[in-house]
Amino acid sequence: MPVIEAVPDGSGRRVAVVVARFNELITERLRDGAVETAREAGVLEDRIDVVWVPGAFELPMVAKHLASSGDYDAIVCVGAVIRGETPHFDFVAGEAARGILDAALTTGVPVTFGVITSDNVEQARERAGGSVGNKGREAMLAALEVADLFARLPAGVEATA
Ligand code: INI
Repeated sequence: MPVIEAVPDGSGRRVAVVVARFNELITERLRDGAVETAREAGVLEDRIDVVWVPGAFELPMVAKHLASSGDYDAIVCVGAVIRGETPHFDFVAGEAARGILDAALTTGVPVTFGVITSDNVEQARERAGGSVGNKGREAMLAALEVADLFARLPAGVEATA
């Protein structure tokens, strides 16, 4: 029985980290987690691009633009949507999630979700390098693993539009 399992190998790969500026004290930690993880996985320094956007709502449109360029093997989106700060939490968080998946499905490039959705700032800090890990790191590991998986699998038609 063939079992195909990939590893988060960054050698020879180019990645982008798209970072939402909203809640910047949190999101810069997510960026750091993503960038450090890319370095550890073997991505060369000049092949890690960091792109800032205003808020989580803008992550999908910029991620899709980058993915469509054909220049990147993997894209990581990081942001922090905090329920206490906005009555439209569900719209921002939900559309960010839906749009990020859409960017991946329509381009065939792994685009992963490093967006914290939390009830308060304390919970967000815990997920940005605190006691519950770093969502930026997790999202980079996932992106690199799927990039490696696509390289191992038979050629497919990942993009749907
Ligand atoms: N953007 C975030 O990334 N996090 C938030 O918690 C947030 N809140 O609270 O509203 C937020 N809003 C801005 C939004 O992402 C867009 O930038 C804005 O609506 C313009 O499109």
